[in-house]
Amino acid sequence: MTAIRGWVVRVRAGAGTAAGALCAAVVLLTALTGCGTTPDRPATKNGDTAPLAGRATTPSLPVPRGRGSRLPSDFNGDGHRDLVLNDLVKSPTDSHGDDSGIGIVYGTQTGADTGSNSATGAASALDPAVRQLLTPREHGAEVQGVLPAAFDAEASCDLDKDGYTDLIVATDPPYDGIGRPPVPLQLLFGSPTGITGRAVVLRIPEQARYGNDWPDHPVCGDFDGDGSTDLAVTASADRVSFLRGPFSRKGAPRTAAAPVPGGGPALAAPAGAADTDADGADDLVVLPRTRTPGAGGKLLLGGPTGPARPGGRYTFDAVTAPPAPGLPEGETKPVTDVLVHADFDGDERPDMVTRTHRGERADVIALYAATKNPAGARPLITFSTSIFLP
Ligand SMILES: [Ca+2]
Ligand SMILES: [Ca+2]
Ligand SMILES: [Ca+2]
Ligand SMILES: [Ca+2]
Repeated sequence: MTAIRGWVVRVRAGAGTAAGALCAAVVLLTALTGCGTTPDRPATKNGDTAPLAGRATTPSLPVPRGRGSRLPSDFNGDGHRDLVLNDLVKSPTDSHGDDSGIGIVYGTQTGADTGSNSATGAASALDPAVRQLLTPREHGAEVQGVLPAAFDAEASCDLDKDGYTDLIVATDPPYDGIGRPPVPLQLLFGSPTGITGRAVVLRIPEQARYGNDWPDHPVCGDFDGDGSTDLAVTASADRVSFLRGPFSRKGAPRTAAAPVPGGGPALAAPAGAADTDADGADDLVVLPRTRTPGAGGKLLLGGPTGPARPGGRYTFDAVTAPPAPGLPEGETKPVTDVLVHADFDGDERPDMVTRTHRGERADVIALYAATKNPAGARPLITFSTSIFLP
C-alpha cells in the first residue's frame, strides 16, 4: 500500500502540459565528505562495490524465487524489499541522451549475524549483484506502434493482488496535441522471479477521465478500504480519477466511476502510514505542485466511495541526509538526493537510501540504517548505478 516515487523531473515530448515531477524529499549540496566518525557496526556487507563510475565489475546473480508477500516494493515476493532506481549513470559512449532505463536492486536475506541491527533475525540487505535493468525497448508497451523513449518509475504496489509488487511507469506516448492525450502510464507486473514481461498501458475507462490533461501522479493505496489496492491519478480541473483494484493483467481496474473533485495539480501518498486517520481507508495528499520538502498540501481522505472527504492540511517533513560517501571524479559538484525512506534491513525502522551524483557519469547509492544521529551515520552498503551499464 505504499509507493516509491519517481524522483526525477520528466519532460514529455509533445506534451503541452506541465510534466509531472515528484521531487526528492530533500536535495543537498554535499560540501563535506568523510565525517570521521567511528562506525558502531561493520560498515559494509555483501557485495559492496566501489562507489565510482566506470565499468561494472559486480557479478550478476539470478533473482531469488519468492512465494509472494505483502511487503511494499517486493517485486519477487520473497519478503525482502527491493530498490527502484530511476536515475542511472550514462555510459561514456552514450551521446544520444537516451533514457538509460530503470534499475532494480533486489533485497536478499543476510546471514544469521551480519552486523545488521535487526532485532528479529530476519535481516535483509540490498544486493547489487541481484539486479535487473528495465528499458523501454525491452519492457515498454507500444502505443500506436511506437515504443516509449521515456521510462520513469512512478509508484509500486501489488495492483493485481497476486503477492508480487507491480511497477507503474510514466512514458511518452505519441500525441498530436489535439483532444484527449493517450494514457502515459504503463504497468509492469512482478512475479516469483521479479518484474517480468512487457508493460501494458494502464486503462482508464472513458467515464473515469476528465479534461485533456495527461493523467499523471499515480498514487497507490486502498482508498476504499476493501482490501484491494487502488490507484488515484490526476485529471483536469483538480479532479481525481479513482481506479478500484484489483487490476487485470491487461491493465484495467475492477471498476472506475467519474473523477471526484477535491484534487489538485499533483498527488502523493502520505509519508509513513497511508491511512492517516486510521479509519481503514488509505488517504491521499493533494499538492499545489510537485512534492518538495516542507511542501504544504491538503489531505483527501479515503472512505467507502474512495478519496472524497477533505481532511485538512498536510506537510511533508524535511529529511536530513547523512554525510554523503566520497565521490572523487565527476563533471559537477556532488548533489545528494534522498531516494527512499523505508525499511530495507528488516528491523521495521525506516532506513534511508541516497544517491549522490556528479553530473551524469558518476554516482554512488548509499543505504543507511535507521539512526537517531544522521550526521554520524555510515552507509551499510554503497554501489554505483554503473552496475547497470551494458
Ligand atoms: Ca524482494
Ligand atoms: Ca502483482
Ligand atoms: Ca480498494
Ligand atoms: Ca483514512
